[in-house]
Amino acid sequence: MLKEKSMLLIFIVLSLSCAKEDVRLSVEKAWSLPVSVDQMVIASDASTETQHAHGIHGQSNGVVYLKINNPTQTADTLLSISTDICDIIEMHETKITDDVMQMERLEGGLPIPSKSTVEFKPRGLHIMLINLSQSLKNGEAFPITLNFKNAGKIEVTSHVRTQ
Ligand SMILES: [Cu+2]
Repeated sequence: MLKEKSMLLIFIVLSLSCAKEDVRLSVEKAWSLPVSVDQMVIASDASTETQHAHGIHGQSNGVVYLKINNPTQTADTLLSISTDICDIIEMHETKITDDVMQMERLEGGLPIPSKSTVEFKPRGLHIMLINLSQSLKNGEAFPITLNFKNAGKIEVTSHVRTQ
């Protein structure tokens, strides 16, 4: 009887600790690419500051793609992103209008609904690195920090993949 009870207790503890792991917001598969200015068309409502940076330092920009999993019951918001390797970091969305690819800056944070996956990927949402202080070389990696309203700060490593 005692043995059965302790087995049951172990089972409960194990399942609780597993459940706890599963219901946390996570960021995965971060990777980066350098981009040149001719690959970028900025929407007319983008800030002057951004256009300025793109125009002058066209060869030193990059993008980060990643995946955000929110298996929790609570909606979250990605408020901001930071990194040491560039001057300006922004969330952009690519939109194709009349066969022209344009990028729009996202303002006011990105909603991450509960029980959802939000993916930053080519031709969609991306993180724009403007005016890089170092060039992005294949095989290298650097840290970026995502700041969520509920989940707080999550640091991930972005791997540069040019091939
Ligand atoms: Cu962009």
